[in-house]
Amino acid sequence: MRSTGALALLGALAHSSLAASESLPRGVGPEFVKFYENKTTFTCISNPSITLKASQVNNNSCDCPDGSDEPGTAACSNIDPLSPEQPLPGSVTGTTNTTVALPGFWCANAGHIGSYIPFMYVNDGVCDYELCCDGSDENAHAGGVKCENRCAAIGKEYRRLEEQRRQSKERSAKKKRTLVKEARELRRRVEARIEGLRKEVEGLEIKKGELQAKFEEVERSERGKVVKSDGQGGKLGVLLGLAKTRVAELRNALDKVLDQRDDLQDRLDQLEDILSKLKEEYNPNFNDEGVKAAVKGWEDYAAGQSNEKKSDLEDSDVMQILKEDGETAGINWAEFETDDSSDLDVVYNWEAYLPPSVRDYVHEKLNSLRVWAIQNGILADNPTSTGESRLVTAAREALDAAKNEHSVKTGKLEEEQRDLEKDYGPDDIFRALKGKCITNDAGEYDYELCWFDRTTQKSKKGAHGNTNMGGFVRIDQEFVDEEDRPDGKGLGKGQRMVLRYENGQGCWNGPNRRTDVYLACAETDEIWRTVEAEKCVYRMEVGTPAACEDIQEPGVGGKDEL
Ligand code: MAN
Repeated sequence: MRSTGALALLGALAHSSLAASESLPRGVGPEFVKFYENKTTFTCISNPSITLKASQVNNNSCDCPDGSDEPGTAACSNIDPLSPEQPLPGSVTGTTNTTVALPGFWCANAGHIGSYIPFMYVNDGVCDYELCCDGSDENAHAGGVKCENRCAAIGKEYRRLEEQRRQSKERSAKKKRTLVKEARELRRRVEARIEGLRKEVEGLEIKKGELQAKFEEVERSERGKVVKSDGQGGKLGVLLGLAKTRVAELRNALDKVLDQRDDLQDRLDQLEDILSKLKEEYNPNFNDEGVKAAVKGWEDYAAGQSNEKKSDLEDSDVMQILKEDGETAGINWAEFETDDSSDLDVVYNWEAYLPPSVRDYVHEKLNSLRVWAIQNGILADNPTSTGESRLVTAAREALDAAKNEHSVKTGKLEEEQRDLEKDYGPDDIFRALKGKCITNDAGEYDYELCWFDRTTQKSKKGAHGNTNMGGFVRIDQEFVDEEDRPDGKGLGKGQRMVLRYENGQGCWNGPNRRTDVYLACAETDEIWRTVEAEKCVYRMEVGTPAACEDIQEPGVGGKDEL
Protein backbone atom coordinates (compact mmCIF):
# COMPACT_ATOMS: atom_id res chain seq x y z
CA MET A 1 0.00 0.00 0.00
CA ARG A 2 1.10 3.52 -0.67
CA SER A 3 0.45 6.73 1.11
CA THR A 4 -2.06 8.93 -0.60
CA GLY A 5 -0.59 12.42 -1.46
CA ALA A 6 -0.71 12.64 -5.23
CA LEU A 7 -3.17 9.80 -5.27
CA ALA A 8 -5.65 11.99 -3.49
CA LEU A 9 -5.84 14.01 -6.66
CA LEU A 10 -7.43 11.14 -8.46
CA GLY A 11 -11.06 11.54 -9.14
CA ALA A 12 -12.93 8.33 -8.63
CA LEU A 13 -14.77 7.71 -11.85
CA ALA A 14 -17.81 5.59 -12.32
CA HIS A 15 -17.18 2.09 -13.50
CA SER A 16 -17.49 1.71 -17.26
CA SER A 17 -18.04 -1.52 -19.14
CA LEU A 18 -16.16 0.03 -22.10
CA ALA A 19 -12.97 0.26 -20.10
CA ALA A 20 -13.26 -3.35 -19.18
CA SER A 21 -13.54 -4.36 -22.81
CA GLU A 22 -10.99 -7.03 -23.79
CA SER A 23 -10.43 -5.40 -27.15
CA LEU A 24 -8.90 -2.25 -25.65
CA PRO A 25 -5.27 -1.81 -24.71
CA ARG A 26 -4.63 -2.09 -20.93
CA GLY A 27 -4.94 1.03 -18.80
CA VAL A 28 -7.28 3.08 -21.05
CA GLY A 29 -9.84 5.02 -19.11
CA PRO A 30 -13.48 5.24 -20.28
CA GLU A 31 -13.25 8.76 -21.66
CA PHE A 32 -10.29 7.86 -23.93
CA VAL A 33 -11.72 4.66 -25.43
CA LYS A 34 -12.45 6.34 -28.76
CA PHE A 35 -8.74 6.97 -29.41
CA TYR A 36 -7.83 3.29 -29.13
CA GLU A 37 -10.63 1.59 -31.04
CA ASN A 38 -8.83 1.50 -34.44
CA LYS A 39 -6.83 -1.75 -34.24
CA THR A 40 -4.35 -1.16 -37.06
CA THR A 41 -2.84 2.24 -36.27
CA PHE A 42 -2.72 4.64 -33.33
CA THR A 43 -2.56 8.42 -33.58
CA CYS A 44 -0.97 10.27 -30.63
CA ILE A 45 -3.86 12.03 -28.91
CA SER A 46 -2.31 15.50 -28.57
CA ASN A 47 -0.04 15.15 -31.61
CA PRO A 48 -2.35 13.97 -34.45
CA SER A 49 0.51 14.28 -36.95
CA ILE A 50 2.18 11.27 -35.37
CA THR A 51 0.66 7.94 -36.28
CA LEU A 52 2.05 4.68 -34.89
CA LYS A 53 1.46 1.03 -35.59
CA ALA A 54 -1.03 -0.62 -33.26
CA SER A 55 1.74 -2.82 -31.97
CA GLN A 56 3.54 0.27 -30.63
CA VAL A 57 0.77 0.82 -28.08
CA ASN A 58 1.81 -0.51 -24.68
CA ASN A 59 5.10 -1.84 -26.04
CA ASN A 60 6.94 -0.27 -23.08
CA SER A 61 8.51 2.43 -25.29
CA CYS A 62 7.33 6.03 -25.08
CA ASP A 63 6.72 7.03 -28.71
CA CYS A 64 4.17 9.85 -28.46
CA PRO A 65 5.38 13.13 -26.92
CA ASP A 66 2.16 13.20 -24.87
CA GLY A 67 2.69 9.61 -23.63
CA SER A 68 -0.65 8.46 -25.05
CA ASP A 69 0.83 5.36 -26.73
CA GLU A 70 1.61 3.86 -23.28
CA PRO A 71 -1.66 3.87 -21.33
CA GLY A 72 -0.84 0.57 -19.63
CA THR A 73 2.87 0.77 -18.80
CA ALA A 74 5.23 3.05 -16.89
CA ALA A 75 7.25 3.85 -20.03
CA CYS A 76 6.01 7.45 -20.21
CA SER A 77 5.84 7.97 -16.43
CA ASN A 78 8.33 10.83 -16.65
CA ILE A 79 5.51 12.95 -18.04
CA ASP A 80 2.94 11.42 -15.70
CA PRO A 81 0.41 14.07 -14.72
CA LEU A 82 -0.34 12.20 -11.47
CA SER A 83 3.20 12.32 -10.20
CA PRO A 84 3.60 15.33 -7.88
CA GLU A 85 5.88 17.33 -10.19
CA GLN A 86 3.93 16.77 -13.37
CA PRO A 87 1.26 18.93 -14.99
CA LEU A 88 -2.35 17.89 -15.27
CA PRO A 89 -3.72 16.25 -18.44
CA GLY A 90 -4.30 18.69 -21.24
CA SER A 91 -1.73 21.12 -19.93
CA VAL A 92 1.61 21.93 -21.57
CA THR A 93 4.67 20.70 -19.73
CA GLY A 94 7.18 23.36 -18.87
CA THR A 95 10.35 21.55 -19.84
CA THR A 96 9.55 19.57 -22.98
CA ASN A 97 6.68 21.69 -24.29
CA THR A 98 4.56 18.57 -24.69
CA THR A 99 0.92 18.15 -23.81
CA VAL A 100 0.08 15.40 -21.32
CA ALA A 101 -2.77 13.33 -22.74
CA LEU A 102 -3.74 10.78 -20.11
CA PRO A 103 -4.45 11.26 -16.41
CA GLY A 104 -2.87 7.91 -15.43
CA PHE A 105 -3.29 4.17 -15.60
CA TRP A 106 -6.92 3.18 -15.48
CA CYS A 107 -7.84 0.43 -13.02
CA ALA A 108 -11.31 -0.71 -13.95
CA ASN A 109 -11.84 -2.22 -10.46
CA ALA A 110 -14.89 -4.21 -11.52
CA GLY A 111 -17.11 -4.72 -8.47
CA HIS A 112 -15.79 -1.51 -6.93
CA ILE A 113 -15.03 1.93 -8.37
CA GLY A 114 -12.63 2.45 -11.27
CA SER A 115 -9.83 4.97 -10.83
CA TYR A 116 -6.57 6.23 -12.27
CA ILE A 117 -3.20 5.59 -10.59
CA PRO A 118 0.10 7.26 -11.48
CA PHE A 119 1.97 5.55 -14.33
CA MET A 120 5.03 5.25 -12.13
CA TYR A 121 3.13 2.81 -9.89
CA VAL A 122 2.45 0.46 -12.80
CA ASN A 123 4.49 -2.73 -12.65
CA ASP A 124 6.69 -1.41 -9.85
CA GLY A 125 6.26 -4.58 -7.81
CA VAL A 126 3.79 -3.04 -5.29
CA CYS A 127 0.08 -3.87 -5.15
CA ASP A 128 -1.77 -0.58 -4.91
CA TYR A 129 -5.06 -1.92 -3.58
CA GLU A 130 -6.19 1.44 -2.30
CA LEU A 131 -6.70 2.67 -5.83
CA CYS A 132 -6.35 -0.46 -7.89
CA CYS A 133 -8.18 -3.21 -6.08
CA ASP A 134 -8.29 -5.44 -9.15
CA GLY A 135 -4.44 -5.72 -9.11
CA SER A 136 -4.24 -4.79 -12.83
CA ASP A 137 -1.43 -2.30 -12.11
CA GLU A 138 0.95 -5.25 -11.62
CA ASN A 139 0.15 -7.16 -14.80
CA ALA A 140 3.82 -7.78 -15.63
CA HIS A 141 4.40 -9.52 -12.27
CA ALA A 142 7.64 -7.61 -11.77
CA GLY A 143 9.82 -9.39 -9.22
CA GLY A 144 7.28 -12.20 -9.18
CA VAL A 145 4.60 -9.98 -7.62
CA LYS A 146 1.11 -11.09 -8.37
CA CYS A 147 -1.77 -8.94 -7.14
CA GLU A 148 -5.01 -10.81 -6.64
CA ASN A 149 -8.27 -9.08 -7.45
CA ARG A 150 -9.72 -7.89 -4.12
CA CYS A 151 -12.41 -5.67 -5.54
CA ALA A 152 -15.27 -7.86 -4.36
CA ALA A 153 -14.28 -7.61 -0.70
CA ILE A 154 -13.00 -4.04 -0.87
CA GLY A 155 -16.06 -2.96 -2.86
CA LYS A 156 -18.37 -4.66 -0.38
CA GLU A 157 -16.68 -3.02 2.60
CA TYR A 158 -16.65 0.29 0.78
CA ARG A 159 -20.36 0.03 0.06
CA ARG A 160 -21.03 -0.96 3.67
CA LEU A 161 -19.15 2.10 4.92
CA GLU A 162 -20.75 4.26 2.27
CA GLU A 163 -24.16 3.08 3.40
CA GLN A 164 -23.20 3.81 6.99
CA ARG A 165 -22.06 7.29 6.01
CA ARG A 166 -25.21 7.83 4.00
CA GLN A 167 -27.41 6.75 6.88
CA SER A 168 -25.41 8.85 9.29
CA LYS A 169 -25.76 11.84 6.97
CA GLU A 170 -29.46 11.21 6.77
CA ARG A 171 -29.76 10.97 10.55
CA SER A 172 -27.69 14.16 10.92
CA ALA A 173 -29.84 15.94 8.38
CA LYS A 174 -32.95 14.73 10.17
CA LYS A 175 -31.61 16.06 13.46
CA LYS A 176 -30.81 19.29 11.74
CA ARG A 177 -34.35 19.54 10.43
CA THR A 178 -35.59 18.96 13.98
CA LEU A 179 -33.30 21.74 15.23
CA VAL A 180 -34.58 24.04 12.49
CA LYS A 181 -38.14 23.26 13.50
CA GLU A 182 -37.35 23.90 17.15
CA ALA A 183 -35.61 27.14 16.22
CA ARG A 184 -38.61 28.20 14.17
CA GLU A 185 -40.89 27.48 17.11
CA LEU A 186 -38.59 29.39 19.47
CA ARG A 187 -38.56 32.34 17.11
CA ARG A 188 -42.33 32.20 16.87
CA ARG A 189 -42.51 32.30 20.65
CA VAL A 190 -40.19 35.32 20.80
CA GLU A 191 -42.39 37.05 18.22
CA ALA A 192 -45.49 36.16 20.22
CA ARG A 193 -43.89 37.47 23.40
CA ILE A 194 -42.96 40.69 21.60
CA GLU A 195 -46.52 41.06 20.38
CA GLY A 196 -47.86 40.43 23.88
CA LEU A 197 -45.38 42.81 25.49
CA ARG A 198 -46.11 45.48 22.89
CA LYS A 199 -49.79 45.33 23.77
CA GLU A 200 -49.03 45.30 27.48
CA VAL A 201 -46.75 48.33 27.12
CA GLU A 202 -49.41 50.16 25.11
CA GLY A 203 -51.99 49.34 27.76
CA LEU A 204 -49.63 50.45 30.51
CA GLU A 205 -48.99 53.74 28.74
CA ILE A 206 -52.71 54.45 28.77
CA LYS A 207 -53.01 53.27 32.36
CA LYS A 208 -50.04 55.44 33.36
CA GLY A 209 -51.67 58.47 31.77
CA GLU A 210 -54.96 57.78 33.48
CA LEU A 211 -53.36 57.24 36.87
CA GLN A 212 -51.27 60.38 36.45
CA ALA A 213 -54.43 62.39 35.79
CA LYS A 214 -56.20 60.72 38.68
CA PHE A 215 -53.31 61.39 41.03
CA GLU A 216 -53.19 65.04 40.07
CA GLU A 217 -56.93 65.36 40.51
CA VAL A 218 -56.92 63.65 43.91
CA GLU A 219 -54.02 65.77 45.04
CA ARG A 220 -55.85 68.96 43.97
CA SER A 221 -59.09 68.03 45.66
CA GLU A 222 -57.34 66.94 48.85
CA ARG A 223 -55.50 70.24 49.06
CA GLY A 224 -58.87 71.99 49.14
CA LYS A 225 -60.06 70.17 52.25
CA VAL A 226 -59.07 72.54 55.08
CA VAL A 227 -60.00 70.26 57.95
CA LYS A 228 -57.70 67.57 56.67
CA SER A 229 -54.78 69.84 55.93
CA ASP A 230 -53.65 69.92 59.60
CA GLY A 231 -52.54 66.38 59.32
CA GLN A 232 -55.36 64.90 61.40
CA GLY A 233 -58.37 63.01 60.33
CA GLY A 234 -61.74 62.12 61.77
CA LYS A 235 -63.81 63.85 64.47
CA LEU A 236 -61.05 63.95 66.99
CA GLY A 237 -58.90 65.70 64.44
CA VAL A 238 -61.50 68.38 63.85
CA LEU A 239 -62.05 68.85 67.61
CA LEU A 240 -58.37 69.07 68.23
CA GLY A 241 -57.95 71.68 65.54
CA LEU A 242 -60.79 73.78 66.95
CA ALA A 243 -59.59 73.49 70.57
CA LYS A 244 -56.08 74.58 69.68
CA THR A 245 -57.34 77.64 67.85
CA ARG A 246 -59.77 78.59 70.64
CA VAL A 247 -57.17 78.32 73.39
CA ALA A 248 -54.82 80.50 71.41
CA GLU A 249 -57.54 83.16 70.99
CA LEU A 250 -58.34 83.20 74.72
CA ARG A 251 -54.69 83.54 75.65
CA ASN A 252 -54.37 86.52 73.35
CA ALA A 253 -57.48 88.15 74.87
CA LEU A 254 -56.20 87.63 78.42
CA ASP A 255 -52.89 89.14 77.49
CA LYS A 256 -54.62 92.25 76.09
CA VAL A 257 -56.91 92.62 79.15
CA LEU A 258 -53.90 92.53 81.46
CA ASP A 259 -52.22 95.27 79.42
CA GLN A 260 -55.38 97.40 79.63
CA ARG A 261 -55.60 96.82 83.37
CA ASP A 262 -52.02 97.96 83.92
CA ASP A 263 -52.73 101.05 81.87
CA LEU A 264 -55.79 102.00 83.91
CA GLN A 265 -53.93 101.34 87.18
CA ASP A 266 -51.29 103.88 86.12
CA ARG A 267 -53.89 106.50 85.40
CA LEU A 268 -55.68 105.77 88.73
CA ASP A 269 -52.41 106.16 90.62
CA GLN A 270 -51.87 109.54 88.98
CA LEU A 271 -55.38 110.76 89.94
CA GLU A 272 -55.01 109.50 93.53
CA ASP A 273 -51.72 111.43 93.72
CA ILE A 274 -53.41 114.63 92.56
CA LEU A 275 -56.30 114.29 95.03
CA SER A 276 -54.16 113.39 97.99
CA LYS A 277 -51.96 116.48 97.25
CA LEU A 278 -55.14 118.63 97.06
CA LYS A 279 -56.23 117.33 100.48
CA GLU A 280 -52.82 118.12 101.97
CA GLU A 281 -52.35 121.53 100.47
CA TYR A 282 -55.77 123.17 100.19
CA ASN A 283 -56.57 126.32 102.45
CA PRO A 284 -59.59 125.56 104.69
CA ASN A 285 -59.94 129.33 105.39
CA PHE A 286 -61.13 129.90 101.85
CA ASN A 287 -64.73 128.96 101.95
CA ASP A 288 -64.66 127.29 98.53
CA GLU A 289 -67.55 124.82 98.47
CA GLY A 290 -66.25 122.94 95.36
CA VAL A 291 -62.85 122.28 96.90
CA LYS A 292 -64.41 121.26 100.20
CA ALA A 293 -66.69 118.72 98.40
CA ALA A 294 -63.73 117.26 96.45
CA VAL A 295 -61.66 116.79 99.61
CA LYS A 296 -64.66 115.18 101.34
CA GLY A 297 -65.15 112.84 98.38
CA TRP A 298 -61.47 111.87 98.35
CA GLU A 299 -61.52 111.10 102.09
CA ASP A 300 -64.55 108.81 101.65
CA TYR A 301 -62.94 107.07 98.68
CA ALA A 302 -59.63 106.52 100.51
CA ALA A 303 -61.49 105.08 103.53
CA GLY A 304 -63.39 102.65 101.25
CA GLN A 305 -60.21 101.50 99.46
CA SER A 306 -58.56 100.22 102.63
CA ASN A 307 -61.55 97.91 103.35
CA GLU A 308 -61.75 96.39 99.76
CA LYS A 309 -61.04 92.63 99.35
CA LYS A 310 -58.16 91.68 97.01
CA SER A 311 -58.95 89.62 93.82
CA ASP A 312 -58.48 85.79 93.94
CA LEU A 313 -56.47 85.88 90.76
CA GLU A 314 -52.83 86.34 91.60
CA ASP A 315 -50.73 88.05 88.96
CA SER A 316 -48.25 85.22 89.21
CA ASP A 317 -50.92 82.67 88.12
CA VAL A 318 -51.91 84.71 85.11
CA MET A 319 -48.29 85.15 84.15
CA GLN A 320 -47.77 81.43 84.45
CA ILE A 321 -50.55 80.75 81.92
CA LEU A 322 -49.12 83.30 79.51
CA LYS A 323 -45.59 82.07 79.93
CA GLU A 324 -46.47 78.55 78.61
CA ASP A 325 -45.19 77.71 75.15
CA GLY A 326 -47.44 79.51 72.70
CA GLU A 327 -48.03 76.32 70.71
CA THR A 328 -48.93 73.93 73.49
CA ALA A 329 -50.33 76.33 76.09
CA GLY A 330 -49.73 73.71 78.72
CA ILE A 331 -51.59 70.98 76.87
CA ASN A 332 -49.85 67.84 75.48
CA TRP A 333 -51.31 68.07 71.99
CA ALA A 334 -48.75 65.61 70.67
CA GLU A 335 -50.40 62.85 72.65
CA PHE A 336 -53.47 63.25 70.46
CA GLU A 337 -51.60 63.98 67.25
CA THR A 338 -49.16 61.06 67.10
CA ASP A 339 -51.56 58.31 68.02
CA ASP A 340 -53.00 57.98 64.55
CA SER A 341 -53.45 54.24 64.55
CA SER A 342 -56.82 53.03 63.55
CA ASP A 343 -58.58 49.85 62.66
CA LEU A 344 -57.90 50.68 59.04
CA ASP A 345 -54.17 50.52 59.61
CA VAL A 346 -54.50 46.94 60.66
CA VAL A 347 -56.13 46.25 57.33
CA TYR A 348 -53.43 48.17 55.48
CA ASN A 349 -50.59 46.42 57.27
CA TRP A 350 -51.68 42.80 56.85
CA GLU A 351 -50.22 42.92 53.33
CA ALA A 352 -46.79 42.71 54.90
CA TYR A 353 -47.50 39.12 55.83
CA LEU A 354 -48.08 38.07 52.23
CA PRO A 355 -45.31 36.40 50.19
CA PRO A 356 -43.43 39.03 48.11
CA SER A 357 -44.57 37.48 44.84
CA VAL A 358 -48.23 38.29 45.49
CA ARG A 359 -47.73 41.35 47.69
CA ASP A 360 -47.35 43.85 44.84
CA TYR A 361 -50.28 42.45 42.98
CA VAL A 362 -52.56 42.45 46.04
CA HIS A 363 -51.34 45.90 47.05
CA GLU A 364 -52.19 47.34 43.68
CA LYS A 365 -55.60 45.71 43.62
CA LEU A 366 -56.37 46.82 47.19
CA ASN A 367 -55.22 50.31 46.38
CA SER A 368 -57.59 50.70 43.50
CA LEU A 369 -60.37 49.24 45.63
CA ARG A 370 -59.48 51.60 48.47
CA VAL A 371 -59.43 54.65 46.20
CA TRP A 372 -62.76 53.68 44.77
CA ALA A 373 -64.23 53.06 48.25
CA ILE A 374 -62.92 56.35 49.64
CA GLN A 375 -64.12 58.29 46.63
CA ASN A 376 -67.55 56.76 46.97
CA GLY A 377 -67.75 57.46 50.68
CA ILE A 378 -67.74 53.79 51.70
CA LEU A 379 -64.42 53.98 53.49
CA ALA A 380 -63.22 56.89 55.61
CA ASP A 381 -60.09 58.56 54.44
CA ASN A 382 -57.33 58.22 56.98
CA PRO A 383 -54.18 60.26 56.53
CA THR A 384 -50.80 58.63 56.94
CA SER A 385 -48.27 59.72 59.55
CA THR A 386 -46.55 61.86 56.88
CA GLY A 387 -49.65 63.99 56.76
CA GLU A 388 -50.60 62.94 53.22
CA SER A 389 -54.13 61.72 52.81
CA ARG A 390 -54.48 58.00 52.22
CA LEU A 391 -56.33 58.82 49.05
CA VAL A 392 -53.35 60.73 47.69
CA THR A 393 -50.96 58.03 48.88
CA ALA A 394 -52.99 55.33 47.22
CA ALA A 395 -53.20 57.29 43.97
CA ARG A 396 -49.46 57.96 44.07
CA GLU A 397 -48.66 54.32 44.76
CA ALA A 398 -50.94 53.16 41.97
CA LEU A 399 -49.19 55.58 39.60
CA ASP A 400 -45.72 54.49 40.78
CA ALA A 401 -46.67 50.84 40.37
CA ALA A 402 -47.88 51.47 36.82
CA LYS A 403 -44.69 53.44 36.01
CA ASN A 404 -42.58 50.66 37.40
CA GLU A 405 -44.46 47.96 35.53
CA HIS A 406 -44.22 50.02 32.35
CA SER A 407 -40.46 50.34 32.63
CA VAL A 408 -40.01 46.63 33.46
CA LYS A 409 -42.15 45.58 30.51
CA THR A 410 -40.45 48.05 28.16
CA GLY A 411 -37.07 46.62 29.19
CA LYS A 412 -38.29 43.09 28.50
CA LEU A 413 -39.71 44.14 25.15
CA GLU A 414 -36.41 45.72 24.10
CA GLU A 415 -34.52 42.62 25.21
CA GLU A 416 -36.76 40.35 23.15
CA GLN A 417 -36.48 42.66 20.15
CA ARG A 418 -32.67 42.60 20.36
CA ASP A 419 -32.80 38.82 20.57
CA LEU A 420 -34.95 38.60 17.46
CA GLU A 421 -32.44 40.66 15.49
CA LYS A 422 -29.46 38.62 16.68
CA ASP A 423 -27.62 36.36 14.20
CA TYR A 424 -28.41 32.78 15.21
CA GLY A 425 -26.91 31.31 12.03
CA PRO A 426 -28.64 29.87 8.98
CA ASP A 427 -32.32 29.15 9.60
CA ASP A 428 -31.85 30.64 13.07
CA ILE A 429 -30.65 27.16 13.99
CA PHE A 430 -28.58 28.06 17.05
CA ARG A 431 -31.70 29.27 18.82
CA ALA A 432 -32.40 25.60 19.38
CA LEU A 433 -28.98 25.03 20.95
CA LYS A 434 -28.53 28.26 22.89
CA GLY A 435 -27.66 27.64 26.53
CA LYS A 436 -27.01 23.91 26.07
CA CYS A 437 -23.52 22.76 26.99
CA ILE A 438 -21.14 20.00 25.92
CA THR A 439 -17.85 18.96 27.52
CA ASN A 440 -14.77 17.01 26.55
CA ASP A 441 -11.98 15.56 28.58
CA ALA A 442 -8.56 16.80 27.50
CA GLY A 443 -6.09 15.48 30.05
CA GLU A 444 -5.35 18.22 32.57
CA TYR A 445 -8.64 19.97 31.86
CA ASP A 446 -12.22 19.43 30.88
CA TYR A 447 -13.35 21.90 28.24
CA GLU A 448 -16.93 23.06 28.12
CA LEU A 449 -18.77 24.77 25.32
CA CYS A 450 -22.09 26.41 26.07
CA TRP A 451 -23.71 27.39 22.80
CA PHE A 452 -24.04 31.12 22.35
CA ASP A 453 -23.00 31.62 25.93
CA ARG A 454 -19.41 30.89 27.04
CA THR A 455 -16.49 28.45 26.87
CA THR A 456 -14.83 27.21 30.04
CA GLN A 457 -11.62 25.47 30.99
CA LYS A 458 -12.20 23.31 34.06
CA SER A 459 -9.13 22.22 35.89
CA LYS A 460 -9.24 18.69 37.19
CA LYS A 461 -6.99 19.71 40.06
CA GLY A 462 -9.54 20.93 42.56
CA ALA A 463 -7.78 24.13 43.62
CA HIS A 464 -7.59 25.75 40.18
CA GLY A 465 -11.29 25.92 39.49
CA ASN A 466 -12.86 27.13 36.25
CA THR A 467 -11.42 29.59 33.78
CA ASN A 468 -13.65 31.62 31.49
CA MET A 469 -12.33 31.22 27.94
CA GLY A 470 -14.64 33.82 26.44
CA GLY A 471 -18.23 34.85 25.93
CA PHE A 472 -20.04 34.40 22.63
CA VAL A 473 -19.85 37.40 20.31
CA ARG A 474 -20.58 36.39 16.71
CA ILE A 475 -20.58 33.81 13.93
CA ASP A 476 -17.92 34.01 11.20
CA GLN A 477 -17.17 31.89 8.13
CA GLU A 478 -13.71 30.52 7.33
CA PHE A 479 -12.33 28.29 4.62
CA VAL A 480 -10.52 25.26 6.07
CA ASP A 481 -8.56 22.54 4.34
CA GLU A 482 -7.72 19.58 6.52
CA GLU A 483 -6.97 15.92 5.92
CA ASP A 484 -9.99 13.72 6.39
CA ARG A 485 -9.84 11.68 9.58
CA PRO A 486 -10.65 7.96 9.59
CA ASP A 487 -13.23 8.44 12.35
CA GLY A 488 -14.82 11.30 10.43
CA LYS A 489 -14.32 13.65 13.39
CA GLY A 490 -12.55 16.37 11.48
CA LEU A 491 -13.26 19.69 9.77
CA GLY A 492 -12.34 18.41 6.29
CA LYS A 493 -12.26 20.90 3.50
CA GLY A 494 -14.61 23.75 2.78
CA GLN A 495 -16.34 26.79 4.18
CA ARG A 496 -16.99 26.32 7.91
CA MET A 497 -18.85 28.30 10.55
CA VAL A 498 -16.66 29.65 13.32
CA LEU A 499 -18.22 30.83 16.58
CA ARG A 500 -16.12 33.52 18.24
CA TYR A 501 -15.98 33.63 22.02
CA GLU A 502 -14.06 36.62 23.35
CA ASN A 503 -13.13 38.60 26.45
CA GLY A 504 -12.55 35.67 28.74
CA GLN A 505 -10.43 35.70 31.87
CA GLY A 506 -7.23 37.75 31.54
CA CYS A 507 -4.12 35.75 30.73
CA TRP A 508 -1.15 36.33 32.99
CA ASN A 509 1.05 38.82 31.13
CA GLY A 510 -1.16 38.43 28.09
CA PRO A 511 -4.54 39.17 26.50
CA ASN A 512 -7.95 38.07 27.65
CA ARG A 513 -8.65 34.46 26.80
CA ARG A 514 -10.67 33.76 23.66
CA THR A 515 -11.90 30.70 21.80
CA ASP A 516 -12.58 30.02 18.12
CA VAL A 517 -15.11 27.23 17.78
CA TYR A 518 -14.92 25.55 14.36
CA LEU A 519 -18.01 23.59 13.38
CA ALA A 520 -18.43 20.61 11.10
CA CYS A 521 -21.30 18.24 10.44
CA ALA A 522 -21.85 15.37 12.88
CA GLU A 523 -24.71 13.29 14.11
CA THR A 524 -24.42 14.52 17.70
CA ASP A 525 -23.04 17.62 19.39
CA GLU A 526 -19.49 16.77 20.41
CA ILE A 527 -16.26 18.63 21.12
CA TRP A 528 -13.75 16.66 19.07
CA ARG A 529 -10.66 18.42 20.31
CA THR A 530 -9.51 21.61 22.03
CA VAL A 531 -6.04 23.01 21.49
CA GLU A 532 -4.36 26.10 22.83
CA ALA A 533 -3.17 27.39 19.46
CA GLU A 534 -1.21 30.15 21.16
CA LYS A 535 -1.14 31.21 24.77
CA CYS A 536 -4.70 31.79 25.95
CA VAL A 537 -6.10 31.51 22.41
CA TYR A 538 -8.04 28.28 22.15
CA ARG A 539 -9.34 26.43 19.15
CA MET A 540 -12.19 23.99 19.52
CA GLU A 541 -13.26 21.64 16.78
CA VAL A 542 -16.84 20.64 17.26
CA GLY A 543 -19.24 18.36 15.46
CA THR A 544 -22.93 19.23 15.37
CA PRO A 545 -25.97 18.50 13.21
CA ALA A 546 -26.42 22.28 13.07
CA ALA A 547 -23.47 22.46 10.65
CA CYS A 548 -24.77 19.73 8.31
CA GLU A 549 -25.85 20.25 4.75
CA ASP A 550 -29.52 19.99 4.00
CA ILE A 551 -30.54 16.75 2.38
CA GLN A 552 -33.91 16.28 0.80
CA GLU A 553 -36.10 14.53 3.34
CA PRO A 554 -36.99 11.10 1.88
CA GLY A 555 -40.48 11.21 0.42
CA VAL A 556 -40.76 14.99 0.69
CA GLY A 557 -40.72 17.00 -2.54
CA GLY A 558 -38.35 16.22 -5.45
CA LYS A 559 -38.50 13.13 -7.65
CA ASP A 560 -39.59 10.82 -4.84
CA GLU A 561 -43.03 12.23 -5.01
CA LEU A 562 -43.43 11.92 -8.76
C1 MAN B 1 -3.69 28.35 32.82
C2 MAN B 1 -4.47 27.77 31.66
C3 MAN B 1 -3.64 27.68 30.42
C4 MAN B 1 -2.97 29.01 30.12
C5 MAN B 1 -2.25 29.54 31.33
C6 MAN B 1 -1.72 30.95 31.08
O1 MAN B 1 -2.70 27.47 33.20
O2 MAN B 1 -5.57 28.60 31.46
O3 MAN B 1 -4.43 27.28 29.33
O4 MAN B 1 -2.06 28.91 29.07
O5 MAN B 1 -3.12 29.58 32.44
O6 MAN B 1 -1.04 31.44 32.17
